[in-house]
Amino acid sequence: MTELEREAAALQERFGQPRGQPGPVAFTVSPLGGVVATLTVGVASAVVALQGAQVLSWVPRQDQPDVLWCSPLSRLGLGKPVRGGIPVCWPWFGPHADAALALPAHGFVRAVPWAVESADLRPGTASVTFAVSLTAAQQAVAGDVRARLRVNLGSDLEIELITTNNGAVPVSLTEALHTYFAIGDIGAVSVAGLAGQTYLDQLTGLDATQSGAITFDQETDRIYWDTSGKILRIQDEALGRSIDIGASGSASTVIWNPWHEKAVRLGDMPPDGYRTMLCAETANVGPRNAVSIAPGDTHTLAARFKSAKI
Ligand code: TA6
Repeated sequence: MTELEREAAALQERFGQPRGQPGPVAFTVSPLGGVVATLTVGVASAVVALQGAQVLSWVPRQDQPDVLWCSPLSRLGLGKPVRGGIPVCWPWFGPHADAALALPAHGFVRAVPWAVESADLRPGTASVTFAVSLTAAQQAVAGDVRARLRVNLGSDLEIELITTNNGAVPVSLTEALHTYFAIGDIGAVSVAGLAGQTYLDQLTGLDATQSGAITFDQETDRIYWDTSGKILRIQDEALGRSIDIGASGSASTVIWNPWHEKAVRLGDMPPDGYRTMLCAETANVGPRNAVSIAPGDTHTLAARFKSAKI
């Protein structure tokens, strides 16, 4: 047995549902080169890598394509996040506020191993919870905080990013579930639900107001402020499906498509990969929507996805 196979077998023995044999919660070695948990409920399935507690796949019904986009150029175990699925940006979103620290974009935890904390089954739902702690050096930057990520698969998919402040002083953090959705074609998709919202255009540095649904004909990188309670709908005419995105504990929404030139620069995305993906991210982005957590308190950022034929 390889080291990864031993790790998967040990997790299957301890957390597999039912214990020790493939079932609604199974741990295996992914072809991408890392251990993953596969949740199966009826005709739905989801795959989550222990690396980054990154959801890599969600198929709500076997007659539907994967709702999540993953680059065919990505692999696990390379010390960087898979380009796709749902990377966990925590305990900050984007570049760190103090550039002098030369810290990685999108926080400390996207590409590190998370521990499996629990797995459980309820009628119609399979769940798995992962946890990650910071090193002392990382805590000196971000505070004495700990994150858990809970994946709940039922007829929908729900992701909860749970932060606990174990320190003696309040902490301020920013965060995102940086979800890459698979779409038929970027030229035949729209995102409704943010009309009238103010956003920061990251490409120009200017604020603007959204008029109607969002459509795409160039690189798009926008942070929509104060979006609590908004429900987004990705209308995918090419695939003939809609994806509804609900959230709680989230005050920001990020919409991103790299378009061709940036897709090439990224290096872990096919040059035409931008045509079949779209990021709609459930977030709390600073400074306007940063989250403050009192000592001993917990904050949960949650996203809930529902896919339907149109
Ligand atoms: O969420 C949008 C964004 O902040 C973009 O500016 C772009 O950098 C994207 O995230 C991807 O970041 P990554 O570090 O994964 O290449």
